[in-house]
Amino acid sequence: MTFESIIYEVKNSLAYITLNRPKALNALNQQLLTELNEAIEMIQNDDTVKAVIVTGSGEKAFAAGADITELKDLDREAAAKQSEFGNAIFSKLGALPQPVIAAVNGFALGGGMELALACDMRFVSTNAKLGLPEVGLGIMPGYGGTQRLGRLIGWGRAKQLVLATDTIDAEEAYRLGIANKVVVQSELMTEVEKLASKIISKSSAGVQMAKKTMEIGSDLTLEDALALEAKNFGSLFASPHQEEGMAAFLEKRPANFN
Ligand code: CO8
Repeated sequence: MTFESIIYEVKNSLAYITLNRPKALNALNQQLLTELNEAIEMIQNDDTVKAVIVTGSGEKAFAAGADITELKDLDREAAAKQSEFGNAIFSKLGALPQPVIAAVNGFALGGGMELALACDMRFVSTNAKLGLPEVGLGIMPGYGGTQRLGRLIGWGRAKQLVLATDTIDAEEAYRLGIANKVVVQSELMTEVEKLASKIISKSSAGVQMAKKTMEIGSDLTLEDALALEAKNFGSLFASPHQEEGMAAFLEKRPANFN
């Protein structure tokens, strides 16, 4: 598959999706979103991929938002459809069984921040700026920003970012719990790869079930979520990974889940 607006690579069990429109600060246009969707579907069908890294090409931006040149003439119906289209892709990314890490290497604004929010974890470079400027453009966030941010950091702070369109730096993103870690840009990919490698050295069955349980459970009542946890916990037992993980502990050796 040849892509033009993203770069897709698989190396050492890691899939890399690099948004690749650096001249437009990796703004998310229709072609880029379509290619992103195709890459996600390739990952869904590739069980050699153990974790996914999403980043932007160039040193300036992760993504500076949806492509405003494409948005400006949409009518109401087309805009709602576009929001549904993007939301479906971002949700599919977040729902991948593998962990998905955003390496936020610069501006993550509007749809760019919303894409980072759809990932499981975010490492952010010191030069990054994050924000949801949409209400300043006479619209509102439409790729998940009105929903995922409040669930992540609480509604008061999310409302401030959305309604006042505060742009925040990496340290503030860390303080608010949006960024898992702040790293200088030259070290960003190495640090993200270290995290991914650590995760993929664990039991993939455990990692994927824990991710799925957190993902689904966060939208349930606590009671239903705990019932789901018990069911999914049970499903990991009497399995090769559980047997190896526990045997390795008792035999005082590292587990080998391959
Ligand atoms: N869309 C299209 N082009 C863009 C975008 C964008 N979002 N962002 C940057 N570009 C382009 C610029 O137009 C410019 O192109 P050119 O060189 O041809 O003039 C090039 O990228 C470089 O940008 P700048 O010259 O502006 O670079 P600066 O360093 O001066 O500024 C900024 C960097 C501050 C990031 C600035 O580019 C900016 O403010 N960009 C727009 C940020 C923004 O408002 N993003 C939100 C967009 S709306 C959105 O994301 C909605 C998501 C929900 C959609 C729901 C479905 C309908």
